[in-house]
Amino acid sequence: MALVDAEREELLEILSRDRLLAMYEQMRTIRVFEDTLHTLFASGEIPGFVHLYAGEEAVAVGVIGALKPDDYVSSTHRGHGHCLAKGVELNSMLAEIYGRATGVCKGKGGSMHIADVSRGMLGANGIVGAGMPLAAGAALAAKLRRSGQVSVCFFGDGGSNQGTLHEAINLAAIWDLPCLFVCENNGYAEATSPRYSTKVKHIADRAAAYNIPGVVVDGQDVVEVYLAARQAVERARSGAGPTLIEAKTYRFYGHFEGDAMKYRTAEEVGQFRRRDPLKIFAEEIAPQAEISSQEMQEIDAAVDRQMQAAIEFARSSPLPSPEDCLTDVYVNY
Ligand SMILES: Cc1ncc(C[n+]2csc(CCOP(=O)(O)OP(=O)(O)O)c2C)c(N)n1
Repeated sequence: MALVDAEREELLEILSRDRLLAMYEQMRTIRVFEDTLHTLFASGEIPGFVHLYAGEEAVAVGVIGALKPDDYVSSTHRGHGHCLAKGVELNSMLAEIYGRATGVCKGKGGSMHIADVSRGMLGANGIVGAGMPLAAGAALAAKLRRSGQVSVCFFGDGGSNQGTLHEAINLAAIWDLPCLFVCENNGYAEATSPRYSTKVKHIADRAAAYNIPGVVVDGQDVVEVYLAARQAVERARSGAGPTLIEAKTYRFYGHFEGDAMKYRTAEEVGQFRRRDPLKIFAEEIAPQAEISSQEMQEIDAAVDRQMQAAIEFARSSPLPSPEDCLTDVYVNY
């Protein structure tokens, strides 16, 4: 890890203890959210399809930690972590996944379609490759408005082979849009390894084709992700254009809940569980910032309490009424 060798003072100059603790809290919230959904889905309580993000927390938290609240994010089918890191409220997110009227999209979107434009979350997205043009469009609008906002899209190694990425990244490059393209390479697109689907060694190598920076980071280390994102955000805000960041990461659960996972071994999952972003924070980052295990345990307990309250909120919330089925379906321009 790049920062192991750095002096504690240097780390704290860039990220205060409070910022680091907030990052830990966000990663822990995402983990507890995903682990809880894993259990609730198995018990039959959650409708629809669920794709869990556990294991990839440092990417969402590191990248979104480098943004301002009014910057934009577009997400994927594996979007819970991005939404939570962007500030979508916990209770209304869980209620959305339960399909309840109190959900952030009134229960009509579910896990794969959580959007909260008031917080710059342009939406999770069930269509692989659909989020990149959305982010490029938001970046173009920000540039034309001269608002200083930056836009980020997250996508997987599978999504990086969609034509939409290449169209979006090409336009963002020629127009110097304030955009970050963040590939979360978690080793598989459903069951397919990029070794089979992608000729380049690193997906970030493709940046060369657009004459923009391409950066590979350890996606399990929240500080390393944050530092790369911070640099890319500064470049974007200065008008110098987009960056392609590839975060090497791993998902702890299957592609979707219920996946038999025949394409990978328990040893492989175990090996990556040892590179858990929360463990790396506790063992490597916290000591450098003199964050104690007691401080982290207090955060853990608070997150557990918030999660229990969110479950109670979602369970006790009403379903949308039948009359609501046809509201919010069409938009007039
Ligand atoms: C346009 C489109 N093609 C195929 C699918 C089916 N599908 C859903 S997720 C997925 C794999 C995506 O892999 P990746 O982009 O690497 O993201 P990850 O699941 O690894 O986070 C596929 C093929 C889809 N939803 N949309």
